[in-house]
Amino acid sequence: MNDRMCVGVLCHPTYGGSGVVASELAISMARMGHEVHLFSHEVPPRLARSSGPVEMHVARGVPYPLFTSTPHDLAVTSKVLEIHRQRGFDILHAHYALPHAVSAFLAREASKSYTEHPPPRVITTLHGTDITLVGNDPAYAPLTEHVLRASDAITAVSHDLAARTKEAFCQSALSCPVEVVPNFVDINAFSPSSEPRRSVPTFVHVSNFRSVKRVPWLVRAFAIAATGTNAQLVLVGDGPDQPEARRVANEGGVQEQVTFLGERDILPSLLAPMTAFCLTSREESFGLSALEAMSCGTPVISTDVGGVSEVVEDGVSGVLCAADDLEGYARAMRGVIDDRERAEEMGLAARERAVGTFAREAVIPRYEALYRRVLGKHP
Ligand code: GMT
Repeated sequence: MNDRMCVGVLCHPTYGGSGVVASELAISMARMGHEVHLFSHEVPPRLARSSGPVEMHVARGVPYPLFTSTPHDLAVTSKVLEIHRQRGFDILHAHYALPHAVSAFLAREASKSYTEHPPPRVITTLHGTDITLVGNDPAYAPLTEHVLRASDAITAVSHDLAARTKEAFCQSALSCPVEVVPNFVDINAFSPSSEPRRSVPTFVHVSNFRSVKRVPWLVRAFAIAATGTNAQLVLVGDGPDQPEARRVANEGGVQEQVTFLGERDILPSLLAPMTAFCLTSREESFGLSALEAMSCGTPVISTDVGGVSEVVEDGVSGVLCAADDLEGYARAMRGVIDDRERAEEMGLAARERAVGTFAREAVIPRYEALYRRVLGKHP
């Protein structure tokens, strides 16, 4: 076997989270000389911005009146099989268990009918709600469990998520080992600005405004913290809770201090001048957006849920608060408004943490070594 691997990456085309991790991994592996194909039903924005030599395959299902929704995952599976027959994948790497581990598993099974290439190995990377909210729902749990057991390797982005996966799906540790490979950040693209920070204390939040992110809760905390100050809150992204967040801003009388930017793709320049990044999720396996802020030298105020404490050290690179403590969260925000020097110190520590533990250069080789290991090659 030669050293160049042929890798197929399957992911959701999301602005954040798993779509970013999968795209950045694909770009890095391709730059290292591997043949990398990425499959999704749209081009993930992070890949669209890159000139890296990844072959993108957009596969969309065909709408048909009989279907209640268009089955993009069948089209993705079919495309993976088509390219496998031409190129021969060594590895299929599914990001987010559903539906991608199912697609990878199906493509691997189907490939056994053809003899041009041996069937690929399947690696599943778990990102969070694919276990905590979706994959463990009784509607999907038996299938999630099956594809996890059928994977040649499973990784999770934090120790917390690995533990929760074992709890939910693995009766014995041996039957289903879950390795932790943390998320990573491009510390050069996400770097502190040479410009001074905004003089007005400004908080920033970036998400898809799903209920798990609790953006209205954040606006409520901001309304308490910002009373009598000129502090600002900048909300980046869009999603189902956006109207409710606007309503809470009006109700709390802070509508002039809250800006809804919508979806943006210029995050480093947005994050670096901010006083603190806010995360208020009720579940968060890792918190990639928080890591990107830290890499820009911006400290994080977050609810202490899931794997966030594996990223943000409480009192050092940010502040962690109990998820049900609205007043406590507001106090943490007020602490930052009142003591900018302390916020600045936490920002320096945040950058140090990102560079020292989560730099892309340190994490990508762990995926490459895993690929080689499941192929029976030495790392
Ligand atoms: O699980 C989700 O809500 C979606 C997922 C994504 O695709 O954006 O986010 C998860 O994966 C990210 C990348 O690994 C993690 O940084 C997020 O913490 C995680 N979200 C949750 O656990 C809620």
